[in-house]
Amino acid sequence: MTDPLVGEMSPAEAESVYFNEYPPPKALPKHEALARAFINLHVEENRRVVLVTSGGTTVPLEAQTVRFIDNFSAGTRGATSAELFLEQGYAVIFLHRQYSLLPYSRHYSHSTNCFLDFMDEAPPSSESSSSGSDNGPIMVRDEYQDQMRSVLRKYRYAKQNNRLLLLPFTTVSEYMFELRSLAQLMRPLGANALFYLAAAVSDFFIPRSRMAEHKIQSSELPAHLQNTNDATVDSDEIYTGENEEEPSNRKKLVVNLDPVPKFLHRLVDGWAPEGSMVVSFKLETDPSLLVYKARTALQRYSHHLVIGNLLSTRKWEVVFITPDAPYERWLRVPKSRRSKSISGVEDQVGLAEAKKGNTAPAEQVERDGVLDGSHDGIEIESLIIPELIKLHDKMVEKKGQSA
Ligand code: PAZ
Repeated sequence: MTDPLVGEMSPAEAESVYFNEYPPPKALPKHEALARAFINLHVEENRRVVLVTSGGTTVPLEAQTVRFIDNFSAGTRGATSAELFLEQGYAVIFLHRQYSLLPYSRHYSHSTNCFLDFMDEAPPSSESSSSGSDNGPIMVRDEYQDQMRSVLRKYRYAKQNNRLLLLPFTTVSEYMFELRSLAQLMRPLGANALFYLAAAVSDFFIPRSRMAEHKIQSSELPAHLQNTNDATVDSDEIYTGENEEEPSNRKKLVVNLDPVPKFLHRLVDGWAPEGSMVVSFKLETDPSLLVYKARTALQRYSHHLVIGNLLSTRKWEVVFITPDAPYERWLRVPKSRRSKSISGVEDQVGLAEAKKGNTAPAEQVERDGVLDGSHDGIEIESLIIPELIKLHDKMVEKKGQSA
């Protein structure tokens, strides 16, 4: 499909049209300064750096945004993967949707895993009692001590050794600006740079030129108050329901979205360091489309790996689509090892889909084998990251030989 915003332009021209439409995010200069210092430190120490993108972007409906279109992603994939990269010695730039899950704190911030449930009040000490206070110290409950200590130590290590940089975004245009800047700043890393693009980035947006400035009104205003900026609600969309009692001046909202230009091409061919590895994710809901779409993306953008996943089964199976053999490889958490913490709505969707048979073909598992995890309740990222690092190792090695 031809992109109405960019028509038949080259990817470089499309880039300049898109980025000229929007002012850069206010936080960009600050984020760039933090990223520059972080990257320089790790270039000096010859450490690999991975840019992990995580969470969903929003698409604002108004410039002074009251309403926006959002995305389901909680940031689990990104936050979990970031922890595993850190464990493998990578430094991590974590470009994430503001308030989505973060590495380490994710273990205690989900609504089903509220940190308060891990705490208790210890009895007051003899000193505090003798001073008349009945306040004892707040403690982690005995049964959670080991798990929390382990998470805390890893978190402290990452922080104290400057291994983790957290940078938030909210809208799709903020994400694009941040991604472009970070990729360009990462150039001195060369083959030591890895891009792990797990964020769920909107495919559609409202161009700035067509966006209402103020809150979109749901009913007709008197003529003298009508907003000339109200570009998205047409006057012929006045609501007239069958129901006589329905107020006749209510409007339908017809939202007209343009496709977001595909910048993966520019990332691979222009922004990212020479020799770096680029991994993108492809999410689908229809199992029959997943492999086709993932392969098409790999061919179109000529990067190194597309990781395909289905909404309903993403917590326990993914497919690696590569330009070289084996071309298609499924990684699965065996049924008996699936995490019990997979909960709530996602779990219900997953179960329903699995019952309908909407998972990847079973014969695929026989053919490719199932990668084994360590113990009960393993997260699929603990299968993804080691496999990915093997591929990155190969690329770095190859680059070293050709240098
Ligand atoms: O954040 P989460 O763990 O709930 O979901 C992860 C995911 C499905 C967003 C990610 O694995 C993914 O597929 N990201 C790319 C989505 C896309 O096709 O744009």
